[in-house]
Amino acid sequence: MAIEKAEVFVTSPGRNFVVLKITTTDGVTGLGDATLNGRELVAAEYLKTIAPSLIGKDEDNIEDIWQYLYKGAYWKRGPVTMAAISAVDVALWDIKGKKAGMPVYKLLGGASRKGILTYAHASGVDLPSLFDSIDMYRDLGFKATRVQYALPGIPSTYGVAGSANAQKGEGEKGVRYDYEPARRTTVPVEEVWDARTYLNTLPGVFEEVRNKYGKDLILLHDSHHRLRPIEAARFGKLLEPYDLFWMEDTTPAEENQQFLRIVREHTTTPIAIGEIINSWSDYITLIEEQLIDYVRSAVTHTGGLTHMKKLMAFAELFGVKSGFHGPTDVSPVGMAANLHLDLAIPNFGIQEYMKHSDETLEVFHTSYTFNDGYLHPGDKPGIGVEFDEKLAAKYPYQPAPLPVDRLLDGTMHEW
Ligand code: GCO
Ligand code: MG
Repeated sequence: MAIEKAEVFVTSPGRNFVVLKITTTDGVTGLGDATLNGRELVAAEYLKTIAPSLIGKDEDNIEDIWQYLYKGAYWKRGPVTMAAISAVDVALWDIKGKKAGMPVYKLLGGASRKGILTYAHASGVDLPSLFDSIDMYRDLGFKATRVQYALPGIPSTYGVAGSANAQKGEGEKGVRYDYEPARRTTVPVEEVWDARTYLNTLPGVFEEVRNKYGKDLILLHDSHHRLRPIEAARFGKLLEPYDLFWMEDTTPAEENQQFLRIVREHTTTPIAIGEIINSWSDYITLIEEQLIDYVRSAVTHTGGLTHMKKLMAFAELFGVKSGFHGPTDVSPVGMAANLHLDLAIPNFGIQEYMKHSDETLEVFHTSYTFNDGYLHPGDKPGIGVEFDEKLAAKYPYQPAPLPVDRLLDGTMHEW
């Protein structure tokens, strides 16, 4: 049998998604995700460019097709290429699972655990609203939550629902998807960042959270690439008494991985990084030198299951675990792919989970489940997600760029 069709869809049920659907000559279909937040049309065009070369290839030869797309591109790596390769790869695993009558995690080696420990996104503009947010997720069963807090005097802070500009919403079964950084404008919104205010505020917030909730609640935090290496080192030291599961993206290590040596030398707060890194080559120094504890990549942005399985096997040798990126800008297809890999790999750490909106979940029918803090990909053959093309067509693409960031004096900074 062979690949007969490779169709690309861009749809915007609540937010933009790029979907690839591959159909074989015997009518089996598979889905992949190439959503690149704020750059969706570029990823879709890439897929349209490579689609003709897929036609006629044997859908069973996933590794060869992966190598064909990776080595054959000549222009290796980068987020657009790796997201497009991921969409093809996941669609082929979906097809293989359907043909074998097995969920993809069984093809990846089978379940290594009963469920996938998951963290939610709590945030607050002040302590009462932060505690409400944490309480809500604990009531829903979450055992782990990241904590983001509005900076005093700064109009809008990354990751904080209810701070200026953040979109809000109410998800299915009460799980709120209340922070969405991409805004439906044509020009990016500008935000402000101040490291001094941040370093003066966050440690006190974690102290309050630990005092209120005790030692059991698993806490995480995302600095979103904003600290200089020495600031990140200090931040990690300041957080040590509050026993974080990780601090994420403290410093832009995709710019210079030596930054993390400085952070590592000074603190035992665990380090997670990688949501904007997209190949195992980009992880060599980080993993070999044990500069990180958790790989933050998503299957969607990192070349698919074929590539991520190898990356995680490499990480396993160095005691590095997974903490895959799972925001709402990874589609339900990409989220399901994360979950199949989470369940199968030995060095699973934790999985981020921001539930998609009702609108999104009417277009993508998922079979993964959330129960008492743990996700499971489900046992349907393949990836376990269906895509309603007719309904998707009712939600045309809408530009929605990510914000940009400036320091108080107007200097451009990492967002
Ligand atoms: C996270 C991420 C997101 C990103 C978003 C960008 O940890 O979930 O940092 O919030 O900002 O995925 O597209
Ligand atoms: Mg992040």
